[in-house]
Amino acid sequence: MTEASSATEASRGTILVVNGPNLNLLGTREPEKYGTSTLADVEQLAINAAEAHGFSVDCVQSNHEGDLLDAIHDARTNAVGIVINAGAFTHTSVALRDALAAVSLPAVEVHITNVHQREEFRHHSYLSPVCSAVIVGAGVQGYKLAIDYLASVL
Ligand code: CA2
Repeated sequence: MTEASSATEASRGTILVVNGPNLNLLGTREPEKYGTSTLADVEQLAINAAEAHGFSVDCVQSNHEGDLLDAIHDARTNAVGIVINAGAFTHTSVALRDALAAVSLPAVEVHITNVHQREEFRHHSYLSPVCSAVIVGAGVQGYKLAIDYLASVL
């Protein structure tokens, strides 16, 4: 690979991948629901998918809403798109919705499980109306699908 082509491949920018509360437990509990992949596996999946399209990835996981808000705010200057699994904050957080709306970047909401097959309180998302796309029930492959989608629109 020449230096010129390498520079071109690196030039598409950074995709922020945000994981919310309890997703640090992936692969350690409830495998029948969330599968056996760890958070590190999911982040590597996202990195590989993004690299295949010439993007880099910043991964953030936090159990604290404020940390997630800060990461989304930072994306204004550091990222070109967002993949977000906000976990349970999906169903509660007007603040995360406002942050996503404020940054005006294409964002994809991902849920590992099909939230519509689960409890009623998981059927509503505060985030979906401000996201370009929503992927539910595809397991951790949903993160790859989200990045493929972002790569197609960016
Ligand atoms: O399906 C999803 O990805 C969810 O965002 C997962 C959240 C849940 O609150 C949403 O309704 C749907 C829960 C994440 C908990 O992750 C765990 C992973 C392994 C073991 C225990 C929890």
